[in-house]
Amino acid sequence: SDLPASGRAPGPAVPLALAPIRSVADWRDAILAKLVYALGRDQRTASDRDWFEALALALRDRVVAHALDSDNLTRAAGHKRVYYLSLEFLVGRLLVDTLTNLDMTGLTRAALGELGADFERVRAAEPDAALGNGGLGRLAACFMESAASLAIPTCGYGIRYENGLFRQEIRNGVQVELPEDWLAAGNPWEIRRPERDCDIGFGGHVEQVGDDDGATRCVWHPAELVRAVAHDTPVIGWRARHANRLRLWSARAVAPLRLDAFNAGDYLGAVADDVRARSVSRVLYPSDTTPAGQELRLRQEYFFSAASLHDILRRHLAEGYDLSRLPDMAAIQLNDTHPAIAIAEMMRLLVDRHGTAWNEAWRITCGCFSYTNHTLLPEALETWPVALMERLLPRHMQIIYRLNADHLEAARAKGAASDSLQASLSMIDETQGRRVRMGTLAFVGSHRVNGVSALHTGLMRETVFHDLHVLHPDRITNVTNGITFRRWLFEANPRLTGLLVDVLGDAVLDDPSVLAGLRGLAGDPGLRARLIACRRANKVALSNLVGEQLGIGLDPDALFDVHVKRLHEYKRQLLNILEAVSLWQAIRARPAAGWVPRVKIFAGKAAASYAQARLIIRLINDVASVINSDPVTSDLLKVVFLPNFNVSLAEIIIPAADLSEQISTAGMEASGTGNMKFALNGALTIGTLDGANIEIRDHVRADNIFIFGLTAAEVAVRRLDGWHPEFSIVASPALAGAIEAIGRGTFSPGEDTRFAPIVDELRRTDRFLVTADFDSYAEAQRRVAALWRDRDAWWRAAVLNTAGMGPFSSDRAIGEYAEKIWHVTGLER
Ligand code: AZC
Repeated sequence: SDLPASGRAPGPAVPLALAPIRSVADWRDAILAKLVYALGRDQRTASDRDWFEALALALRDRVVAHALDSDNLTRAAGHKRVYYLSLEFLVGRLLVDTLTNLDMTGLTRAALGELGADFERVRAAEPDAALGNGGLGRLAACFMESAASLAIPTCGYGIRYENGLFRQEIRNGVQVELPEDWLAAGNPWEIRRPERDCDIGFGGHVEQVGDDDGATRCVWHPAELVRAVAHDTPVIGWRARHANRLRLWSARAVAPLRLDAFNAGDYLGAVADDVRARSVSRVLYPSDTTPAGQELRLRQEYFFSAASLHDILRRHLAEGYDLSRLPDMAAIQLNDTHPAIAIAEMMRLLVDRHGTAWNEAWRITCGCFSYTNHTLLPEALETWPVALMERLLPRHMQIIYRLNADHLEAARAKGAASDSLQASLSMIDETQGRRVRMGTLAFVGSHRVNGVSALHTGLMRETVFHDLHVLHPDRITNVTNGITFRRWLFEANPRLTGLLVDVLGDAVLDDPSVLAGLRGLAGDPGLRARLIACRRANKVALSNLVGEQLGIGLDPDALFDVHVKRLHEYKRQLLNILEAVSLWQAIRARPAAGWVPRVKIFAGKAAASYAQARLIIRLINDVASVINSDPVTSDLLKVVFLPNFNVSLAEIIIPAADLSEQISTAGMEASGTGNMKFALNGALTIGTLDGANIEIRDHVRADNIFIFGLTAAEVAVRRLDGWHPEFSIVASPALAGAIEAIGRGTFSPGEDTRFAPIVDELRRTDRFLVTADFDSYAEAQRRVAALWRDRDAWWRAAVLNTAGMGPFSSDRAIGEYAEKIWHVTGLER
């Protein structure tokens, strides 16, 4: 990026003297050179991992050349940049992504072949970068790829977690969390940028040094400094049009070793500061069930937000611009509230460090920032205890008080003067101890706030942000999520992609709207036969994986019914497994009734501290072991739980799915993006009218999706009108039978109370309305089976799903952000 420290503009860019790759031999030699000269390995003994590393290094040279070039152009054009601040980037593997976008896959297969290495094994040697939980993190990764593909100069900022999200194993049905060690063998994609390191303060005290238009100028003297260490990963766009970078910070002590202590024999004490500092970039979402865990999370959030803002301001000033022009040059997107503290940090930097007047600093701040909300779940809306903030970030707390006073005063002037309105609008929640509402800070400090699907954005206006919305009626806007088709179609499903190119032409690779052309072919028997062959091959591949990992044999001609995502009660994996139990009971009662053979596939991680979600994992696994060993049903029903769901596993599962489970309690899933990945690959959705399911239905048309259950509005009514789950259970013998079997210990022989917390929740409160939706869900599953029997109708619907998914490309989503929120365009060449 970035200018020399002198701030001088560089002369004309030096031509990047990389030999062009003209042949397989050129590329083979480039890879071999990395193996030998960068890694010091011998070709004859090199492992798959060695070849992966050599190949990645050779590719990185190419990508870095693009990134420098893109940067030079951006700077020379005085073009605005986007900064995407996110606690999560669920990148997955980068090898095939990079090869695809550089159009070097074929060449690489051939070159590796000449070197005696196997492409598929080399590709599998890359660890997944598991720097995220689920939807929010994968969205950030899709957005980085789309921004590069649209040539929008963008830098992603996040944390380089040494151990990422935990690795999940299932032992005796129970989730076990182990540290992820994706960096253990090094990371060939990243480039260390020591000249960008900076020190981030915590704690200490604030000294008042001056006064400026009512805002007190201060100097913060932190008690502790943690060094933010910069690592860049280049991100190349489709057809190598442009490259951006992802800058991830890791933490270490400013003085990593206390030599005096070491020499005195205190080896642990000598490195204690460093261990403490490094804990900041150790793991994603440390448990916040203890005060120490809570503090660590706030430290993580401030650490990466502050390092990123420091970097943004440094670049802006080094390029010779005045701070007043920051909103013209920098759009800063907050991916959820995790980086919301950046708003207070920006004010601190402008006012305390650069002497900007308070109101002008506020104009600059609001002009730069915008905020995406990803959930309305109350427990996920972040608040921090005031006492913790005062201790860890004393100057920021002062700034927040001042911002809050201004904000409440402005609200009063607009008529929002009542105590209850002022309390609801305040950045400080006084109802459960005093806590800072990060969502309110993010809302007030942003010029745009967006939801991630039409329904979710509407609910934001009506519920959590209602009062703020009345105050700022133009601020909330919708940008429905999207997914990058490069990864989720071209790379994950090359068979289908090849077919689409045959049928629709090359244009489908560049313009997702071309997919709509499939509609006219939905009844074409030739296309159908090829689609069926392609799905079957994908199902064989998944069956092989299940066979290897779990020793369970699957019939690739069965209906693959797939539910993969984070484990959460609102996502209702429990509804699905209850239906599986009831289906099993029905098959046992009438084995010869002409059942459609089904495989129920689950995968997903539960937060380590989320007991009920962990118990649901156990239930799924225990149900699986009983059902899978039942000789009566074994040709008709199988249940599979694949451990350690991550991006790479998703790339294998999704193209093999016939049915996509998107069955959240309506009103609770903000958007979903898995729903889009499945439908794009031609799976039919069974789902509630929630999140982006509604827009998917509109685009694939209601006949080609199985909608069931209460709507968001009906859910809201149910919660008020005194409905009790017993009403639903009594009315549904199938549901009652399934719950009873679980309660009786059918799936936990010798321990019939194992699932008591689940059974009790279902019978007593059922906060996620599993029982209320059960019959409607089971009925929708019968419609699924009926359609599956009608092969023509099923595959027609499958074609119409893929045909309708053009609008769900993340290129469309990023285009909307660029236009409506960031006010930026793609870079012209
Ligand atoms: C998820 C939402 O649950 C999901 O519906 C949405 O598609 C995704 O974000 C991307 O917008 N949220 C999260 O992953 N995490 C949090 C804290 O909301």
